[in-house]
Amino acid sequence: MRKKVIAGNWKMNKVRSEAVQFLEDTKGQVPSFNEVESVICAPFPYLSELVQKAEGTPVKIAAQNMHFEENGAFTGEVSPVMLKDIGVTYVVLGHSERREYFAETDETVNKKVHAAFQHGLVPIVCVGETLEQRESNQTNQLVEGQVKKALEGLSEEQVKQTIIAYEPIWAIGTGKTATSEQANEVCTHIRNVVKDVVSADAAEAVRIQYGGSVKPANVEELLAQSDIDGALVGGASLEADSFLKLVEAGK
Ligand code: G2H
Repeated sequence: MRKKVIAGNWKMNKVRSEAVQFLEDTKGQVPSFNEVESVICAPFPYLSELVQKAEGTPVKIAAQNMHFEENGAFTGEVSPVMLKDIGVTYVVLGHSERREYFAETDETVNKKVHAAFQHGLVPIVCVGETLEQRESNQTNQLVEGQVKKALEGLSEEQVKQTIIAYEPIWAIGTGKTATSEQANEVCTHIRNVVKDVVSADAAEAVRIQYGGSVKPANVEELLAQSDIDGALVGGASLEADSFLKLVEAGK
């Protein structure tokens, strides 16, 4: 039985006081880590403080991106060493917004996944198709390519620890959620790909989230699907009440 992972991806939202207040507002109400993994993916400037504030609570703190190198002349970048140093435990990699606006590629995502494991960070690897790709029946092929490249060179153990987030781009922030069946169909395909390229054990263990306009009203149905092991949630994770409903559904 795979434990569900509910991750709130705040993207480029909230000022410091709001970020801190969120943890205050959810304190004591998030289910235990044994029941569900609750993760907040916060902007870089607040990570250190949020890690400290979340200490002793079930909430884990994630970064939304990182560089693959440990250090060097990469102005404006943040390294895995820095994230580890401040106590961050998860990192979102290859989100479609990074692929679209910041030239993230399958190759850089793969380098970042390796760097995450090298430094003890759990990667949440995002994959997903555009509306055009879906309409021309390229979804499975496209997602398969992204998954294979992201996992290339990892050990079976590392693949088991990886979290894959299937986020159809046409459903992100648009209010258009994929139906639970559509979402599950692709998540099942992803699991089969992991089975083919890694092993049946890895496919059984790897957690696959769905992301794209997830909200309290649709989360239960999505999580009830056979191959959906959690959710990566943007807009609906910004309010404490809403986030609490989402993590409650993951129990
Ligand atoms: C997809 C998701 C979070 P939203 O990007 O990663 O955002 O829930 O707002 O569609």
